[in-house]
Amino acid sequence: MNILFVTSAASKVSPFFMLEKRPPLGLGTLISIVRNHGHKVFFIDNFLDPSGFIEDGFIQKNKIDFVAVSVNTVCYRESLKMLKKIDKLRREKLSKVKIIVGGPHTSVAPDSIPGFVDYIVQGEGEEVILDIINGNVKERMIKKPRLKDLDSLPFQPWDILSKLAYNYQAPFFGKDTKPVFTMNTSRGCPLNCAFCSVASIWGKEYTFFSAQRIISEIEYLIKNYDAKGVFFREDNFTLNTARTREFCDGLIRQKIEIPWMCESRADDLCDEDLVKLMSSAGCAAVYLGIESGSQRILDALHKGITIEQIKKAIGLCKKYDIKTYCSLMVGLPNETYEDFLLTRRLMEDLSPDIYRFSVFAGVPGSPLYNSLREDRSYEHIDDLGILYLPGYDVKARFFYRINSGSLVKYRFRQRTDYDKCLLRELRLERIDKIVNCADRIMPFLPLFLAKAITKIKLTLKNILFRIFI
Ligand code: B12
Repeated sequence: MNILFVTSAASKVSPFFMLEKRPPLGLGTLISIVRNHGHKVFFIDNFLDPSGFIEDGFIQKNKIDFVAVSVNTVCYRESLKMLKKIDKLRREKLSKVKIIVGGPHTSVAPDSIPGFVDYIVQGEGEEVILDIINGNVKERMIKKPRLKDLDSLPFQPWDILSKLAYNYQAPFFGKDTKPVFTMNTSRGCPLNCAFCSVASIWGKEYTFFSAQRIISEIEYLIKNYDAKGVFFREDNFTLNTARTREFCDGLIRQKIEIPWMCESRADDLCDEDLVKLMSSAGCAAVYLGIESGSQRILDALHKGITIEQIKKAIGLCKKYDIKTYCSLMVGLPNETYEDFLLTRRLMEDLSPDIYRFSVFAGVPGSPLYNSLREDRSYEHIDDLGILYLPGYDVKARFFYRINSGSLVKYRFRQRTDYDKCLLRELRLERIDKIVNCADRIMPFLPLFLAKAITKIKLTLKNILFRIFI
């Protein structure tokens, strides 16, 4: 059989960052499985590089039997256009191709998938893809139990992926350190962060590659593709600390010297021995989901970490020369200006190597999303079901301009009055400047007066923030 795997192009305007182009590793595993079973595979990554493959007659020319489309919510507008065009080919009797759809969007919004799609796969695709191709599946909507043994999965089809123009570099590794390969070694999350939709896509069960399985693929990448670094691009690489230790010990024992970085949490990195071991094993940087410097907000988000843990983790990383990237959120429900100031102050005090703010926009599936939708306490909901809270626009302009110097994340909203938005942004800056004037006289005041002024200052900012923004 001839199987075409495709991703969707990015939406032209989106509240999310769309410029990081990395290999789609979920689709990659499916490609390896299908190819290993003797089928001919084709792969077009429209997210990397939008193509006119349907208009160009790719499906007819290559006699494609199945087109397997990976969909996520944020790119779903483009997915829908693509699916409709494929179905048009069939209606015009130009092809009899069958359509299979999978990926995170099928779990959070299955009803949005058009009736002409032949198979909708929720969750993991490995167990089901061959059954569909071999004609052994009767249902249209399929969800299999979670895989128990991820080690049995084949390596990524690196021969295909390494030839495409993905970002094969990583922050902190330097421009000359390439290729840096991304890996995904775990699935699901048992934690309860209110803003995260991973549990609704994957469930709470946490499955993972063994340390040795990860090391084998790294060795393969070094040997065959001259890998110069590894970037574990997954929710939380260090969740299973026993595995992290085993992985580090394995790299050291097998004398594999390669820099790597991973996504992690502050609570995992409060163990000095572990941080030291990670550093000795080549960990060059960690990407930390800090979210906020306000304990009140962290608790409201059920993040399960404390400010003390954040301080300790970043301190240990510095001590053992592991670079830190802190990811932060603003624009959360019930957040005050003081919460933002606490976050900024924490970052200034700890000075991680990089910190970035994202303005909260709700993606379907998270507990926070569900409650905001239920209470109708959002300002706007777009055609993809993404929620925006009051003040989103002005915060997006303010924070993204400050942090990235560009407005790449600015969302599309027909109702937006840009002038008004700019005006509010200017007001935000002015409020900040005027109220901060008091800081200049602070050092000359007695402590009790300085404390009182600080309190008044924050209250004033909170009031102005709420009135104007
Ligand atoms: C690494 C990652 C990235 C990387 C790499 C993305 C890539 N090219 O794969 C980068 C940083 C580039 C990225 C970008 C984005 N990401 Co991202 N990303 C992730 C992360 C952390 C891991 C993805 C992964 O490798 N998973 C492991 C593999 C095995 O799973 P998988 O890809 O889902 O594939 C499995 C199944 O879904 C299924 N499947 C997938 N496709 C298909 C197709 C068919 C036909 C079938 C049968 C089955 C099937 O089978 C696969 C194997 O079991 C996930 C969170 C998560 N835990 O999943 C978020 C996540 C997928 N990303 C998300 C989002 C929103 C984005 C962006 C849209 C915006 C952004 N900047 O964050 C862009 C879009 C990029 C794109 N088109 O892929 C959301 C998607 C939410 C949703 N409802 O759709 C997630 C779930 C995070 C979240 N909770 O919000 N991301």
